[in-house]
Amino acid sequence: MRWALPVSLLGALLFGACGDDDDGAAESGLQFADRGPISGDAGRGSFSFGVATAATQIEDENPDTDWYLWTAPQPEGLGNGVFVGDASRGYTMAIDDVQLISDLALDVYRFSVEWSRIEPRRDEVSEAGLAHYDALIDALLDADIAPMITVHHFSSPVWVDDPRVATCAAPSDENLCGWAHPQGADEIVDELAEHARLLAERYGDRVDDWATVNEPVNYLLAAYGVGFFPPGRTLLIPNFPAFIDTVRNYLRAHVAMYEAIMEADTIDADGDGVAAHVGFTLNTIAWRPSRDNALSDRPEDLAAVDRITYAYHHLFVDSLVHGGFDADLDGVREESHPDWQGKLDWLGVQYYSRNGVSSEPPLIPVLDLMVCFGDFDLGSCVAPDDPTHWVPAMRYEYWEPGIYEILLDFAQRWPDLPMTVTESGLATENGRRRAEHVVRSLEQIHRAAEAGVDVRGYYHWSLYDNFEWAEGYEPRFGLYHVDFETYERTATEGADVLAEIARERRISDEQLQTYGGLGPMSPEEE
Ligand code: IFM
Repeated sequence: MRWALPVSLLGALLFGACGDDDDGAAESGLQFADRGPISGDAGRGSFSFGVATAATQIEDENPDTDWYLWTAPQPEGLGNGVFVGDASRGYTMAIDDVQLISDLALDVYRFSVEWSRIEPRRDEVSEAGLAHYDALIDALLDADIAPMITVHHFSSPVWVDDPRVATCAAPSDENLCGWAHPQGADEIVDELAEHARLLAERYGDRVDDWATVNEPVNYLLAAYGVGFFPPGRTLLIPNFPAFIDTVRNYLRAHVAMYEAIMEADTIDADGDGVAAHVGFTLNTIAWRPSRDNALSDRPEDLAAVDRITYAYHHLFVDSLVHGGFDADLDGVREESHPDWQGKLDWLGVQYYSRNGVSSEPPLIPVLDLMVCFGDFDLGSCVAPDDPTHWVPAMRYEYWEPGIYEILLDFAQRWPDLPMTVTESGLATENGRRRAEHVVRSLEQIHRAAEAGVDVRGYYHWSLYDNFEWAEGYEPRFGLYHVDFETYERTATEGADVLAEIARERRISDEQLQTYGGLGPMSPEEE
């Protein structure tokens, strides 16, 4: 690692394990740096604490999203999964909820703007929708919380790809036929870029941090690969080339949004000298070779890990760093896209689990492997019977060192790319377990920073319990518990501990002893 020694020293200075306070008395615990810009040299060595949500998962009163139609009971909707309904009432309670973030002493709030609220019908812009997010942004700034906007987080207006239409022949204003349709996708790329431009024009005087898309691989797999998310397309196995088209089209959309935001957001809201920092957020997993629900050392399983790491972690970012696309996933970018190159100021890293991979039985085309994904597990999960780290509501394993390992891998592969952990969370009903998750994740991120990785923040997922997509309301990710009868929000032990850490910019020795380390976590039920 060419940067390892000097940057390690810088990291140790900014993220020391101990130091002296103003009186010269020795301080203990793990120190975090002050907040700063998410990209650019000025932000190097800074660290921001934040929290993240997404519009569909928290907002009430929105029948115009594909998710509402997808989950609403028949005959009005399609009746898939649990009805999103009023989610956590995060639309009508948005301004009051800012106090919750303020009570956590956080620097940043990452939220998404619901596209269908701004453009419920194609080219029909809702002033009421725009004004809602104006008010939210103003309230955040009044509380000294920097807003970060995610433009596209798993949900679209129905007119982008109507889930009621199984085969969409030709795009129209009512139905653009989705990301796999050759002409429709071109129009969606343009529409999404126009939407991003509108947001940047409207909010750019107060917002500098932009994430174009959230977890592209997960989104496309769920919505276009296996059909768990609207519009419910299942291309992965029968038509892999068409699935890869959706990946290429989504990359094009990122680039078009990047350019639109850069052009439209010309005001430096926070005085760091940069008007817009544009990135996207990537889902990551600590992949492990695994067979018969145990770790495996077979070479063919190790090779399967390499293949999935490339497709899942590296493909999307490599395409933007190098300006090319590897459509057949053979490691060679046979398509040249020079206009994509460098269209990434920062990378959001999102980590939740360690998952198993084996070469058999091969299920996923081209990659030729099997992964452990909850109900799709055919014996390749790593530790399903280990209750100390198993997350029952999500059917995966939380493994603390994973985030450290991934940050180091990315820093070596993309040494000039600043990173922020834009999501980290645990589905648990146990507040102590959440506090353990917070402290242990931060310990690993701190370790990476000390090793010289340019990692600039930690945003917990999520502010309060919300709608977990196809999993409904059972998994609870909230720092605040939500009573779904009254919508009352109540701080968990996780919220208390994160607030103390963010306020002090330090994990104390006592917190390390109580919550930290690598051992068994508190049982899910106490
Ligand atoms: O709830 C999701 C979020 O929308 C995207 N990242 C993972 C979270 C937890 O599963």
